[in-house]
Amino acid sequence: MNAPQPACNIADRESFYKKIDGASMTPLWEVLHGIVTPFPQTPCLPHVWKWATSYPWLLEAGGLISAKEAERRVLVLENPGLRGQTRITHSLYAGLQLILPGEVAPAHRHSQSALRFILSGSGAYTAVQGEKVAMNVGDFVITPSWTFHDHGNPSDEPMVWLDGLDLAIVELFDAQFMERGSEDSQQTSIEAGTNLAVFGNTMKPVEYKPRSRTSPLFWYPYERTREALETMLQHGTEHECWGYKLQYTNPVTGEWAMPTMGQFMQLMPKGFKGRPYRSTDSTIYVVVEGSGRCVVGDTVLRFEPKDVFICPSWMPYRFEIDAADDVVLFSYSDRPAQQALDLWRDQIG
Ligand code: GTQ
Repeated sequence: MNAPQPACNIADRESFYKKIDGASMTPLWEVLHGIVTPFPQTPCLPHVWKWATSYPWLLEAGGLISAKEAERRVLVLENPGLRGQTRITHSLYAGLQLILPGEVAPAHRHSQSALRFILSGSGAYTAVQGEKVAMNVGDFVITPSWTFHDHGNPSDEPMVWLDGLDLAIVELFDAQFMERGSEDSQQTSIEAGTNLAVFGNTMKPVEYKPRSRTSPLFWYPYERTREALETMLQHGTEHECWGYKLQYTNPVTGEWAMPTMGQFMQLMPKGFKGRPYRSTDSTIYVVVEGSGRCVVGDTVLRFEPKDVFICPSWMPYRFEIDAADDVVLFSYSDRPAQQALDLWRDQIG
């Protein structure tokens, strides 16, 4: 049986759309092919932010506003395809935070989870739930959701780190909460380094009961990560796309260190030429050591130490490492969130 075919009367359709629009309704067929697509259609663009440009601007911002007045003195890295949306990928945020000697970024807590990746300086600290961690270049530090944190710099040099937050994910679910601390700086009662001693040695306190999915270890010093990668380089098997790559874990569960954001550190030896790879998690890369090129689709991103660059969802990308030095890259993405929802895919070649 053939169903009757309505004639295509554009004027009738337009006036119908107008009528239902007044009651907050809209025809799916006008938008369907834009939202249910054969492949990811990300607005996120491949891009590199050069340290040589951003560091002088951070110092300039330091002369314009204090960390206390700003609450967080941060230059946001906004994806060129997502301007005005305070995000570096469709789901994640990145910013470069400056703390000058003697400054304090006051205590607060929020439902967004945050990571810090230290880029320059040493001796500044972050205090998470009463424990101070001194931060050094290459360290990865976690601020779990809804934990009080403040930052301070008692050293005599400026300190810069990258903040990574799951702001857009929390916003998608309308689950944002924030509260200021009663004091700018938390009283710290626990000796610095206790957290690493207790959770960073493949053991845990016998009475430990997890309170959240976030790793109870919140400081992953670069020294240990670098040593692990060096050992892999000497004795491991090189992957054709990413060389030697480790993912940070919650040591108690072996799962991701944070529920919404996953973090990685990889080493690619000098002269390495990787095969193309793509995945659905748009990834933020931070250059720790060495230099080279990341070719994303038709875009060539030249990178040097402390640069930040983006590989958007499902665009094939490959690495070409300079002949002089091995490259070490830190990266983070929303992979744990995608995997929890059975959405993550990847492909080699
Ligand atoms: O350190 O808590 O870059 O709340 C943006 C929002 C840092 C922080 C940012 C924040 C923080």
